[in-house]
Amino acid sequence: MRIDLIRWRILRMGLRQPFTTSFGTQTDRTFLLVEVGSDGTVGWGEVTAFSAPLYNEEFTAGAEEVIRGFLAPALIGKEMDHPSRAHKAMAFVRGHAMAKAGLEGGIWDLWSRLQDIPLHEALGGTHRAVEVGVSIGIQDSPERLVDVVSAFSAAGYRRVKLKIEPGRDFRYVAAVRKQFPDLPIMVDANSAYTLADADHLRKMDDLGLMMIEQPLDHDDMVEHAALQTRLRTPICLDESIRSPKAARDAIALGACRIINIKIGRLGGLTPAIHCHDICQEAGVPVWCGGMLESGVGRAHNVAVATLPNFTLPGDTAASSRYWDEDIIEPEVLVSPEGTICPPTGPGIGYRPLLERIAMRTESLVELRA
Ligand code: OSB
Ligand code: MG
Repeated sequence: MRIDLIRWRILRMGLRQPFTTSFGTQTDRTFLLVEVGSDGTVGWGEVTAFSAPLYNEEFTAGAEEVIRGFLAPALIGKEMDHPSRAHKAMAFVRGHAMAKAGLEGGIWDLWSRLQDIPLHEALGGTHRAVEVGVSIGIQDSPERLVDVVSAFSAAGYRRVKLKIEPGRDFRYVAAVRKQFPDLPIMVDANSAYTLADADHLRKMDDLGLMMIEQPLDHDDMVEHAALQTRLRTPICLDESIRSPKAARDAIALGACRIINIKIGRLGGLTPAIHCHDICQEAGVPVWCGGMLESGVGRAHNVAVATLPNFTLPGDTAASSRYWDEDIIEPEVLVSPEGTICPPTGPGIGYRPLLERIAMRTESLVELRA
């Protein structure tokens, strides 16, 4: 296939509820949606960077600038026999993983549509149902958190992930554990602690958690390895795993026992699969993280989560957990058993709703070969 169209736009969508992590509160989502075309067929991708560089250094306006100036020109007019070519063609740009992943995702969708196969099949997926958990933002009180957990647990989610930060951690999680003795619970600190907090974090060992995600610095490995020797609870790395090689290093160092795979943070589906394979070989389970994606990014997450070593429930919650109206049809649904069935149609298998997308578009740029 020859890439003859690249179109990107900035969208803004209001979240149903504000989402609070240790690095801030989000009330809406501004992101880039990408279309990549060949001979009249179009594939869709999403750039998962937030509007501000708080999760990693990327942000929506910066990602757009990198796409406009460097990445789109490197792809337009190019012949590609396989989507992994796109990853290679963009490798000359250092970093900017999420900008690359949005374009590469569009190319994977396009390619699988042209092959007339579902994206999950193109990726080598094997699971016929994807297990789903839900990530719950920091709440104002332990009582409020228990209420929110009750609702999601009743809806079928297989595990809950509770965001924590110093001052809103042990007491909050303990309240949930007391109410739900058997519920799979994990916590995510988004780098809010230091190694000096090791004794404090060790109290979490009494709560029977599946894992603690990214307790220390966003770019750290060595201190996570030191912390893991002092915790029974498995550490899961998110922010620190920016490449397949980083996953290899983290495992070699003993910095984690579980890895969160995010397509955007890793720079695309090609490196995400590579990271999955490294973890599988090392016997390290993975699960699919989320970045409050619209339906387009969510569809990519569902597809990658069908790979065999995704053995833990991911953060790929239903569309309705985030949006009053998603921009795809059908929206992503979670069964009462807490699973998502990957769609059977070609490509991402969900139809982008052009009118809804147009209504929420703030700007649009198009490049043709
Ligand atoms: O650390 O996984 C994270 C949301 C924003 C930024 C970082 C993270 C998250 C989530 C939400 O946990 C995952 C989701 O539901 O999409
Ligand atoms: Mg995380």
